[in-house]
This record gives sequence, C-alpha cells and structure tokens, in this order.
Amino acid sequence: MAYEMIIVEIADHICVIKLNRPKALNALNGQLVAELGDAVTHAEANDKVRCMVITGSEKVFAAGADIIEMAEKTFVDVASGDLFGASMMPVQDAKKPIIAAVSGYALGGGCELAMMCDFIICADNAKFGQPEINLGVIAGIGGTQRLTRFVGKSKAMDMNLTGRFMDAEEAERSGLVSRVVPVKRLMEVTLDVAAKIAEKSQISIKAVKDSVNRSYETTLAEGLLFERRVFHSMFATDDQKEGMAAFVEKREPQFRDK
Ligand code: DAK
Repeated sequence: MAYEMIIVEIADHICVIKLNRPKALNALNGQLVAELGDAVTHAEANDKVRCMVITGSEKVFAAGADIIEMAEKTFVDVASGDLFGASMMPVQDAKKPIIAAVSGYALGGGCELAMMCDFIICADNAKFGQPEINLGVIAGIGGTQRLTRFVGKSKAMDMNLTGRFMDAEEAERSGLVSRVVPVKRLMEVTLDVAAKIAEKSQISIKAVKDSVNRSYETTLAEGLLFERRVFHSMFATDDQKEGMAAFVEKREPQFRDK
C-alpha cells in the first residue's frame, strides 16, 4: 500500500510511523487509519523491527476522528461499517511494543490512539482531551474506558463530561503519560527509549506486554498467577540463561530471542 497520510521510517530496529495530514491536524479519516493499520501490520511481520513509535507533528499528534468525514454519517453507516472497530485492531493487538510520542494536541480519537499504544511519552506542549461531548457524541475507542483506567474515575468523568484539555504536567501527574520532555527533544528521547527496548530479548518483551495487559482483564489473584506462570516459562529460553550468565560474568547480555 502506498502511503499518503503517514510517513514510515525504519532504522536501527525501530519503525517510526508519523501521522502526516497537517492541513486537517492529523484528523483520523478512513484512509489515514487504514494506512496506519497497514504500517503496523507490516512492522509486526518485519523481523528487523523490534519497537514501533507512533508520532505526529510538533503542533498536533492527532485532533481526533475526522469530524467532516463523520458529520453526515447515520447510525446504520457507523454501526454496519464498524467505524474504528477492526481498523484500529492492528495497533491495539500489536505484539511488538508501540510508544506514542505525543506533541501538541491529542484529542478524541487522537488521545485514544495514544492510549492504545503501550505507553505515552509527551512533549511539554502536549494537550490531551476527549472533547466529543461538544460534538453531541461520546468517545468511541477508549476515551471512557482506557482513560478511566489511566487517570481514575474523577478525572475521566471531568474530561469526558466537560471536554476540557489536560496539559502535559497534569497528564504525567495523573499517570496518563510515562514522561514529559521538552518539545524539541521529544523524538530524541523517544528513540532512545525505543532503542533500549529494542536491545532486550523479544521473548521477554512480549511476556511483559502480555502480563501488564492481563492486569486490565482479570482479578489480582488471576493476574499474579498468570505473571508467575509466564515468569516460570522464561526459564525454558536461551535468553534467560544468557541474561543471568551475563550478570554473573559482569558483561552485557547478547540476547538472541530464543
Ligand atoms: N476533523 C476534521 N478536521 C479537523 C479536525 C477534526 N477532528 N480538527 C481540526 N480540523 C481541521 C479544521 O477544520 C481546520 O481545517 P480548515 O478550516 O483549515 O480547512 C484545520 O484542521 C485547522 O484547525 P483549526 O483552525 O481549528 O486549528 P486551531 O489551531 O485553531 O485549533 C484544535 C486546534 C485541535 C483545538 C481544533 O482544531 C479542534 O478543536 N479540533 C477538533 C477537536 C475534536 O473535537 N476532536 C474530537 C473529534 S471526534 C467512534 C469512535 C471514535 C470516534 C468516533 C466514533 N465509533 C467507534 C463509532 C472519535 C471521535 C472523535 O475523535
């Protein structure tokens, strides 16, 4: 698929997917979402890629779903077309880690896309919001669900009921983002973080994703059992032997994803 609304660059085992629809502030229309899904699917299948980054421009990560494209749709259109259902699955279900590098606005579907990633690093100019209430609708791809798990009921209600934006400082304080960095250093820091992830054993990386994500789906007791069993299973890997031997021998581990 030729991409017109995203730019994909792969270097040093990191696939950077840049949303690139500047005139519409990276609004997520059908084409952009299809391209994004295709890019993530290809990165998943590409053995050279060990970590992905989804980012936008300095002004905007994404200003949400494309309101102009949605405005005339009927209930039957969105329900039968499963708007933002299957098309977002590649991001949501990715096995490889995805970091959202957010600068500027991450609103509506943009905030939800960032939350679908494994974690968010944001610039100090970032603004997060679920302003769908101002359009006579509600969030539809996680703004009432994932956001509540990130920031708690009170702030999730506040943001969804009023449509107000949360700045970077509040987003970090509330647990929505993992770190805030100066806007000019966003990609440098994010690529550095991605490089650290890329050098780990990919078996352990997938196990971490599975285990952390399981914590959202189950009870604490079940989650702890799941984690323990996954931990036990790591002892079947060469990378566990290598990682622990390297520690004992005071050298850097050479993981082989086996
Ligand atoms: N869609 C389409 N175009 C957009 C847009 C959007 N979301 N956001 C901005 N644009 C366009 C503007 O129309 C404008 O186009 P021109 O007039 O130049 O042609 C251009 O981008 C620049 O925008 P502004 O002139 O407004 O720029 P400002 O810097 O003044 O303001 C802003 C920036 C981000 C504060 C403002 O543009 C804004 O408030 N944008 C809308 C934000 C918003 O309401 N986002 C939520 C969208 S609704 C579903 C699942 C999910 C969803 C829906 C359904 N299902 C499962 C069924 C998700 C819904 C949403 O995300």
